Amino acid sequence: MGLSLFNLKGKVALVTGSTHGLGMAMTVGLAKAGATIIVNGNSSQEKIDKAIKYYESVGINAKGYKFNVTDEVAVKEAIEKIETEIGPIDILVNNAGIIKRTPLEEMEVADFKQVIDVDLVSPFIVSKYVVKGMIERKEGKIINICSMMSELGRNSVGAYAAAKGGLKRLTRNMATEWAKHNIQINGIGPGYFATSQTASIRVDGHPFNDFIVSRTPAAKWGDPNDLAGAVIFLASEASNFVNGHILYVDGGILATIGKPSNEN
Ligand code: GCO
Repeated sequence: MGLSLFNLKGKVALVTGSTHGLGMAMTVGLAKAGATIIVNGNSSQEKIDKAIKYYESVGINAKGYKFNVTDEVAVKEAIEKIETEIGPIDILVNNAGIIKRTPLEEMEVADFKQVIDVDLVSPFIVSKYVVKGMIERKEGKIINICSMMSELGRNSVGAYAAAKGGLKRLTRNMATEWAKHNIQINGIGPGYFATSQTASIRVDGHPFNDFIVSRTPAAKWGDPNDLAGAVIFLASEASNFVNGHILYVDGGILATIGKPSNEN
């Protein structure tokens, strides 16, 4: 009991898109709680190797697998390979995602579809191939990385919001279908975090930078390490009766309408 509820020793965790950003921070958290780590990325083998080196530098022995999460055949092969070479996947974090910031009326249909494909269809594809083993073993944890945009809208992120809203609903449907197999499927909804994805809107003097700080009750951008507790909780025994929940880690954004900057 107590802290041992959060112990992930002996568990194998696959985090998609874990070569950088929030995926990397959550992966470090899972490793520190004892999990064996599988890193995934698709841009280049070099980027995966660089990530593995980073993990090594913080004392984590991770294995990297390059595959495209939107390609069903590649996913199927990669999951088989991982489970043969490393062992059954106990924890899946569907984290890989992209964003394209374009006003909807100007957005190319192909770009809209690509965002839906990576951010919504791929969690379905990867889960489909990982859950089979979980159902057989009658145990597993799936964590879908949602967003503030699972709940809110914002200019220029329509495709991303459509995908992340869909991912919230997909999470609940996965729970509806798979909870009976003792699999817990939940989501994490990060607020605004300092990562490469937000780099272009986080620069000094960008109106969005001030806006986020004033819109967030905690009055700051999140530190990616702040996600470790949430992911460890949802990956561990501590959450064994938590299902279909989205845990927002947002410094309070969803709790408030915010305030004009001149209000006391
Ligand atoms: C944006 C941001 C967001 C964040 C995050 C919020 O342009 O509004 O990039 O989409 O990345 O997902 O939770």
